[in-house]
Amino acid sequence: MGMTIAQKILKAHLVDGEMVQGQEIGLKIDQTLTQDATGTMAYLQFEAMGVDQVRTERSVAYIDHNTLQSGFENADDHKYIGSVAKKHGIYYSKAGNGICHQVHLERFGAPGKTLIGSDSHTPTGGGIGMLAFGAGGLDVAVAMGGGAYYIPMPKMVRVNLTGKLSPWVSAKDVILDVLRQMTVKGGVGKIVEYAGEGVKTLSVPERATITNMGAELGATTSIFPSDEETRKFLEAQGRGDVWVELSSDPDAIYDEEYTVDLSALEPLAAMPHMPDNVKKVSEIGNIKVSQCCIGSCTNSSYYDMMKVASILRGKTVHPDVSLTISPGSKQVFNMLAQNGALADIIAAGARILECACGPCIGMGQSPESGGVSLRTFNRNFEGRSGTQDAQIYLVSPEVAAASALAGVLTDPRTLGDMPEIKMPEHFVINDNMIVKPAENPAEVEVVRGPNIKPFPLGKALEASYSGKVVLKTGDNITTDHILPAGAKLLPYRSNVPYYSNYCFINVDPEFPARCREQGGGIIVGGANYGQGSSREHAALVPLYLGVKAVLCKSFARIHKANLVNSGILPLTFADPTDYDAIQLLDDISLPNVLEEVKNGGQVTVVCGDRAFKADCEVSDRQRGALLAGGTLNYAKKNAQ
Ligand code: MIC
Ligand code: SF4
Repeated sequence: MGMTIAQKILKAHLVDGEMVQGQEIGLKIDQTLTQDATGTMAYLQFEAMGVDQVRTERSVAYIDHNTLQSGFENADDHKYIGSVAKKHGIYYSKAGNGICHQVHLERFGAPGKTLIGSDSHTPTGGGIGMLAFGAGGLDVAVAMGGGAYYIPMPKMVRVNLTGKLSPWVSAKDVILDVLRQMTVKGGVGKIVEYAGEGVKTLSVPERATITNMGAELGATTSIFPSDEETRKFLEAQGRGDVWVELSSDPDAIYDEEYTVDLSALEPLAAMPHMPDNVKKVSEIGNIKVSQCCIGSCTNSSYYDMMKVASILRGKTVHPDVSLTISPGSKQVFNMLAQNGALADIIAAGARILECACGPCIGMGQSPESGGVSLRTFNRNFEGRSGTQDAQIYLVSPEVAAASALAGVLTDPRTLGDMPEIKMPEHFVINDNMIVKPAENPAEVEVVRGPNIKPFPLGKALEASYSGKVVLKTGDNITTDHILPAGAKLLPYRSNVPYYSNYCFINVDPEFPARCREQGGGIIVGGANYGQGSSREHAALVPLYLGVKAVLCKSFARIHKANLVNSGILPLTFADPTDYDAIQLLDDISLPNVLEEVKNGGQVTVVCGDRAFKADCEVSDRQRGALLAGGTLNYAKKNAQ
């Protein structure tokens, strides 16, 4: 039987289990990446494992999220990560060198290899035919130590691309259309592969925009074939030697198929407050905008920035609009400076920000109250921008730049002829912001500033549990709801006790106090609980607050894995209508939980005077972790 691209890479990296849909498989990981907001935790966990040098082919630590340094906290984290990297064989990309996914694509990624990163948009690497997964920090730490990365064997989805994009329509519109078709839950447990005649019409940066936002589908990952375009891109990066050709077999079997007719697409926008709330720009109409932000790991390539520069050339940003530009990497920034495009952007009146995540994660540039902000980013969750009532629309760079000039949401097709942007034959290569690991690791001292606090560890599961329902949420709760980021809170990623004061703060400000009062409890959620980021703080902080289980209709993949790693029980209603009868502060108990989890059966839940069943769908390995109170405890127990 023929194989899909993903199946071929999975097979070549399989170290545990069988490739049977739904069953857990263990994969050898070739490369890892971390960013600083999840990195400190990942490296603390790596240190706790006691491995001397990383056992991957390449591991890279990026500083790109927390670059404001409004106090000592971020700088402490950078220093810690830099020193750990140096000591343990990890490359270190300094603050200012760019966003992890953009830099990794440019300088390290390789087709056919596996990559896991402590960031949900790691699937950006799928743009060059890499099998790249977002994961919790602990999973990345394990992979750095040479351990396998475990996922349930995903279903295969094929997205057929036909035709060719019309002028002013771009890769962002492709993925927005896929989101419209599949929704933010549609990709859970699936790998999305792009195929068809349309593939060869898309450059690598365009493909990377599409695989990047596959994270918003909830997909395990997304991938493009590795073809001539991929080869050209890697050669232009001076890395042609890592190219291999990759395509699916003609008789490969997919579980689901979708089609996007590139020729029929129009400029699209995801309306507030979900990435799948997609409409045509022409239908939304010319609403007034006050801010346009261009950048993020989705749309900050040289190709995107050149398009923007050519739209802005000789024009002026509308007086009522603030336009920010964050080039994705130092390479992109440098090339814009060298070829004069940066001068066009500056002359038009844009605000140039650092090569970092910046406004995408609320690190500055929060819009004004009720403001409309068009962003080329990937998430428009309520409040993520730092302004609770701001209206965030996700759009292509073309739409953002055209709208910044007009002051209203603008369909760029009204601008006339589209400038033609050619991919460079050679990118400017200068890796002087990437620090290599030490030649004498023994001499490197790891620096731990006062912001770096130990992480909490779970406790072994007891025979029974009883407590209160400490929160009841609706569907599609994001990790931004569970633990907001942004300029005020991101500095405390290494300080779980402090961060815990902000858990669910925008959903129910009483939550942390309630947990302290009740000594923890159980969270009840709806469908797709924990979608969005990979931040394991969304599990570690509830663990710190005493949360023992999350009982919901369904989970997002990475968050579920993070809950298990922390020793929090991920339970789903066997009958989703049981959700309706539960109220906040109800007494809730799991009278026979130890036996039931141990035996792999359903878990009995008693809430008030009702008893019902919940599923605890985990692998045997995860079951071991839950019984031990988390993956680290489990690993220690097994090592004894
Ligand atoms: C995000 O886009 O939400 C982040 C910030 O990059 C997160 C990681 C984090 O919370 O540190 C992600 O996507 O995983
Ligand atoms: Fe950074 Fe935004 Fe990308 Fe997350 S989505 S890695 S915050 S640019």
